[in-house]
Amino acid sequence: MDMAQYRISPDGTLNGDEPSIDPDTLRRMYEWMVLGRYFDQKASNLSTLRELGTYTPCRGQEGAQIGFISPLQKNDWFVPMYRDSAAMLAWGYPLLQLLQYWGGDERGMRGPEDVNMLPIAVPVATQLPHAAGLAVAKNFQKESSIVLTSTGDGGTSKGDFHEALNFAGVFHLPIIFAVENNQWAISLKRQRQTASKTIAQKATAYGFDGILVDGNDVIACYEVTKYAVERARRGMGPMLIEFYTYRMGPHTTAELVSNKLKSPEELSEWEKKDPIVRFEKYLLNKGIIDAPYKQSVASSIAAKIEDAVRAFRSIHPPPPTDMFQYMYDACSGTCMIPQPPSCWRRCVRASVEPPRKTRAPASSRRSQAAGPRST
Ligand SMILES: Cc1ncc(C[n+]2csc(CCOP(=O)(O)OP(=O)(O)O)c2C)c(N)n1
Ligand SMILES: [Mg+2]
Repeated sequence: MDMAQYRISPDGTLNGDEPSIDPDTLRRMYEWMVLGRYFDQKASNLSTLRELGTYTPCRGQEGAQIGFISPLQKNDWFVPMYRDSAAMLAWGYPLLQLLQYWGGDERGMRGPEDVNMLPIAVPVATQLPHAAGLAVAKNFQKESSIVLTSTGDGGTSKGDFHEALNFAGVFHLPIIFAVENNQWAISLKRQRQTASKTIAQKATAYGFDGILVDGNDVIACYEVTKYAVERARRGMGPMLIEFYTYRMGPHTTAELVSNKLKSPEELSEWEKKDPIVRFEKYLLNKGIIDAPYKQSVASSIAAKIEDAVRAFRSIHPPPPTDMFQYMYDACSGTCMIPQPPSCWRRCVRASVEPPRKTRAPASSRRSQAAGPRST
């Protein structure tokens, strides 16, 4: 467990037997990694131009993300962290909606019905107990689907991490905890995050297994996750996988100092382990892809992203009243105001206005309380 397992060396040569992954799947995984990388660059640029708000780049983590998302089946559930653009897109989340979300338009997180994904939870690690809850539901429903949830190395210091893993262990849940250990939590180095030798070993305390895998080696990530997925599907309980990877970009586009804390040596060391370059070398060596294919993937993905950006720019902003639409599932029926929009206006005013110092005469209080009905 001390050494991260890997399959492809940084020079693209394979360690061990050929993977039992068919060439079409390998090409699809490559395309998803490139899609993640291109989207990341575009979203970062749009954020700099203030067309998007803050964005959390995933450059460098595409091997881990495509490795853990690819073995899932359509009826499984993905509960992501905020830095999972590559995984979300591969999972089928629409480009346009991801742009909307990072553009501050909450409609972006109301995903398609047939994409089993919970919305992004920005409060660190809070998605983990949600995911454990979802896995309880899967157990109750006696479904064969499983849940995969992700967090960062920093997230493992949260109480939510402990609660979710403890719960998953006790109830033997069909869940996989994918920890994207990218060596930093904003400005805090992994060494200061925990005194544990590995993050994977933390699983032992909760009564299940943890695996440490080279997160920049997409084939190793795929194989390890597939193993965990199949076990969970057979009712063999949870697993923790530590993906040992690196955040090549800044923590967010709202600040650029986080990367200034990294030494040039550290950056260039990890640059050499770029998961896309590494996978590409392997695929080229094996003749699974060639230069024209690479070119056509790049241009078709770039065109797809440009189409999504055009659609994003032409979308009408949501009406300001929208923020109240999803506040309550339905009217409780206990208030006296019959119809929106007067309904929400009154409710909101009642909840935000400070109490008045002077009391109005009784006759006027009666007419206010009755609201529109009195008119
Ligand atoms: C509960 C909570 N506390 C603090 C923050 C601020 N914050 C955002 S990201 C982050 C670091 C998370 O690091 P890690 O889990 O390693 O994920 P990474 O960003 O490196 O992918 C912090 C402290 C937050 N979003 N939520
Ligand atoms: Mg981190």
